[in-house]
Amino acid sequence: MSGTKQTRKKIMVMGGDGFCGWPTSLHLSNAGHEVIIVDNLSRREIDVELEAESLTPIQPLGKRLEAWEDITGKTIRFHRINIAEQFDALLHLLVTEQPDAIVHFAEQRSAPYSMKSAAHKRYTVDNNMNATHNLLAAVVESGLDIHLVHLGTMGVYGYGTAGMAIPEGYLDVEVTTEAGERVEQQILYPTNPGSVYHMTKSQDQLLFQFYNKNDRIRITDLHQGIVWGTNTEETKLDERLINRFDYDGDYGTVLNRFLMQAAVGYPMTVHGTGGQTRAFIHIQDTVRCIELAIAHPPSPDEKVLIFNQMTETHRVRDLAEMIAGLTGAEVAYVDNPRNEAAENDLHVKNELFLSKGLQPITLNEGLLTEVTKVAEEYSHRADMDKIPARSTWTRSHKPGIPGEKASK
Ligand code: NAD
Ligand code: USQ
Repeated sequence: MSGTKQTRKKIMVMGGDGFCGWPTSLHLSNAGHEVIIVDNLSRREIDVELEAESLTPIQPLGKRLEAWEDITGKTIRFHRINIAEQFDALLHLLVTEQPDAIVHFAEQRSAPYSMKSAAHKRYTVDNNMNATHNLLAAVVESGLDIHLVHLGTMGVYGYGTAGMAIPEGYLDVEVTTEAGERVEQQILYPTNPGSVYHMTKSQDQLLFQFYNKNDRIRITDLHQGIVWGTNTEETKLDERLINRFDYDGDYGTVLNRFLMQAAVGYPMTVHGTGGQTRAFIHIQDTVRCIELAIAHPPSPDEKVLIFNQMTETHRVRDLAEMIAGLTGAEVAYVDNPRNEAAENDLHVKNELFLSKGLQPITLNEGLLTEVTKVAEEYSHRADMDKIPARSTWTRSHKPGIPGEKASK
């Protein structure tokens, strides 16, 4: 929490120019930590590839950092390194700077982007697996005791529940030995990824398990739900600090997309029946959770600490109907471009963050209106052609375009 008393730490934020990384960097800097951003700006390059920009006018990173220093007198340094490819530069940086903690956001994070083509699948696997593995290998090579905090996803579990609340990372099971004895074990909750992107996050878990066991690296893996909202206390301080707002069919996530669509007068694109239930967290809580995770590292002999970083669950069509009720916007039930269950129930445990003092921000009219206002303010920057989700999971799936529903 903002008021948490803690010692000043040196924290490297990998992927600190992104949607979650930028407000996290500001929040940690504001809390008195020394923050160093590492990013290869690949997300900005993907904007160019997709010809789709953030709805909000994000500034070049240099301008963002200058503005932060102007306003607060605090300095955040930046190194442009591709952590999936430039191992030596990464290792040199760790050895020189000796950070106490690393927050790892630096992965390709869009499920639809990861499913666009064989090239996009391969890029996502190469980038995400190498980024995570390079970080782990570099921490070992540096010989330093660095706490690694990784942003994982709820999607590693899949979105079913087997009639139980999804536990925080581990599942207690009972197996029968050959002698017929019942033995209790704790295993990683079985993964069930729904896209190449989510699959890379499932693989990350194995890398963490191994390096934690072999090298005693202290690791916290945050299984985060869908982040919504755009501003945090720090990004609101000045327009030059404004955060990304992705609304396009690849990078826009569902709740922000619906709020943006309502604001610009585009029918809300509910995929299929909208029966998917997902976990959500507001961006302000994301940054608080990361601060809490850094303040409560596991001890060196502890296994990978896994937190479910989410505050509530919602069914997609309920969100659309609720926003329609608030704004009068139209709801369009479109083809589902994804290979996913039509309906699912989701119950998730999030007791670990609550026990560390998180006071969850849940969906409320005020915050929904705040996001809609941001979207209205920058609606002149919206390209309506970029709104529908056109990346299909298989050749037989259809894009989610209003008015073009192929299947009934
Ligand atoms: P983002 O794409 O906005 O930010 C990721 C940042 O990492 C970008 O600035 C990008 O340039 C950088 N990056 C990517 N590969 C890199 C590399 N090889 N070397 C250096 N920098 C690299 O994504 P985000 O929404 O901020 O998500 C951050 C993390 O949180 C991701 O790992 C994502 O899986 C996870 N997450 C996000 C959400 C969400 O709703 N946005 C939800 C759950 C989990
Ligand atoms: N959906 C719609 N209409 C839309 C967009 C999405 O109905 O216009 C549906 C999708 O079909 C899906 C659900 O909404 O069922 C969520 O889609 P999303 O794009 O909001 O979320 P997802 O692809 O799961 O990915 C996002 C982030 C990812 C993160 C994940 C957390 O991009 O980085 O890991 O949320 S979680 O969903 O909990 O796994």
